[in-house]
Amino acid sequence: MKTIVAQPFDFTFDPAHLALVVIDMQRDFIEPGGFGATLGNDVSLLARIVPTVGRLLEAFRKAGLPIIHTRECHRPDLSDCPPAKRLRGKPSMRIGDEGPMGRILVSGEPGADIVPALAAKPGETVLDKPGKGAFYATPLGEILAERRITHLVFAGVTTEVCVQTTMREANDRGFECLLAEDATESYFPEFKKAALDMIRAQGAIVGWTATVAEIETALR
Ligand code: C5J
Repeated sequence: MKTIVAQPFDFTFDPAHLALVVIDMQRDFIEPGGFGATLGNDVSLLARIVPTVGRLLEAFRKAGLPIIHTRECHRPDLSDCPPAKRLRGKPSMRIGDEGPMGRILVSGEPGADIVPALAAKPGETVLDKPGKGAFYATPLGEILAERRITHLVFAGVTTEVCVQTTMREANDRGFECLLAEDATESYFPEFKKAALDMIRAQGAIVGWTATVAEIETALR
């Protein structure tokens, strides 16, 4: 067994049953002209964590542990995009519209790809998801069960939307979940702080948080 120094208390795990889930580190959220920008967000905030997420990926690769990357995107015919998601609000472009990185949040388009610095390596799983949570309408649960994974480390964007939703889904399914504090980001710094506080409150009601440095130390 190994231990990560974490909040609200140490996170103990068997490396044979640990995997990393990197949520939606896609050009559509991180680069100008994508989905995040159409909603009026300052995407430069998210770009800052790319090096830290890269360190976390390297630590898991060196340890030979499973890595799952998710991408929030929809089929080209948008049959998996509920009208409520496409039509809500007044974005500058809607899901499926043609933008500077191809059609917004559509699978196979340049914008839906993971940023080049964090691209998946051979053997790593890349999972497209139509929702905010990575368990909804995907085979994630089956993939983790097949590999006998019980403990998950999470990174990615955005902290209070797809990351927190997926952590809550995982927690309800019985996984022990830890979020890498400096490898996740929000367009709203106050929402990131609140999400981290919520996750670890009440004796880790959703899970744990720890820095990438502490995770690296434990995996070394
Ligand atoms: C959002 C996500 N924020 N990946 N998606 O719409 O968090």
